[in-house]
Amino acid sequence: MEYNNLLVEVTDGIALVTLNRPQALNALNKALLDELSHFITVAQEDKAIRVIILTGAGEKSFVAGADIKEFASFNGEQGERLAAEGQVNVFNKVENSCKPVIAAVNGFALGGGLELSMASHFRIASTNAKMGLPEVTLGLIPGYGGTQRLPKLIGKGRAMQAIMTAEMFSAERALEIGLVNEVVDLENLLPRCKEIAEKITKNSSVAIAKAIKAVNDSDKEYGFETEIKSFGYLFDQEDFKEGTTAFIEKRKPNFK
Ligand code: CO8
Repeated sequence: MEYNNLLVEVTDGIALVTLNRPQALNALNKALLDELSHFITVAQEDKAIRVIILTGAGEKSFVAGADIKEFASFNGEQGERLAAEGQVNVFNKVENSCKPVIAAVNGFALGGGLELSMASHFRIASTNAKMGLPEVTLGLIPGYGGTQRLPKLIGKGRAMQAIMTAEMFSAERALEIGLVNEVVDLENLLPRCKEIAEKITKNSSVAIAKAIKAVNDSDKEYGFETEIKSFGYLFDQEDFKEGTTAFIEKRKPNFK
């Protein structure tokens, strides 16, 4: 698939994916979502990719939401389909990606933009980041998982307030409430995300994939079972032999 709204750059196992519609502050239109869905699917099987970093083009915005102009004339049925397709084809795929996905939040992360960063496995923000769910100002509610993921990340009361008031969190506040893991200057955002990604690439990718699955199941009643089964599965994998042998031989593991 040819990408017209994504820039993809793969270096040393790290895929830097830039959502590239700066003229619309990288708002998520159908074409961009289709491309992102395709990329995430293909990346699962691509051995050259071990970690994915998502960011927005330009210095102002990660993603300023779903493309309002595209859905402004939709009726209820079309709106429901848009939310359902987006959730299944993009947001859930990002969350369940077996390759770690880091959101490098470089400015506005609003509505669907905040939702995309929340579907990612964790978020690093630049000091100019502004994050919020302004959907009620449009007569809507978050439709790409925001009502479900925000309470898990920052607590129900804070999520309720943020959604009802549509207020934006500053980067500093987002850090304080655990919405982002770190805040750095804009110029250091990608270098810092790459530094974290590089650390991840040194570890066992098969173990990391299982860790993602187990952590994602942590709010399910079978979460502990997922952990137990994954733990057992990993004992039969090459990486376990390499990891334990390297420890005993006092050297760094060389995971394939
Ligand atoms: N959709 C479409 N175009 C957008 C969007 C958007 N979400 N955000 C910005 N743009 C466009 C603007 O229209 C403008 O285009 P143009 O130059 O052609 O007029 C261009 O980007 C630059 O934007 P501004 O001139 O507005 O830039 P400012 O710096 O003045 O303001 C803001 C920046 C505050 C981010 C402002 O652009 C804004 O409020 N944007 C909308 C934010 C928003 O409401 N986002 C939520 C959208 S709804 C949503 O995400 C729902 C998700 C769930 C969907 C489920 C299925 C429907």
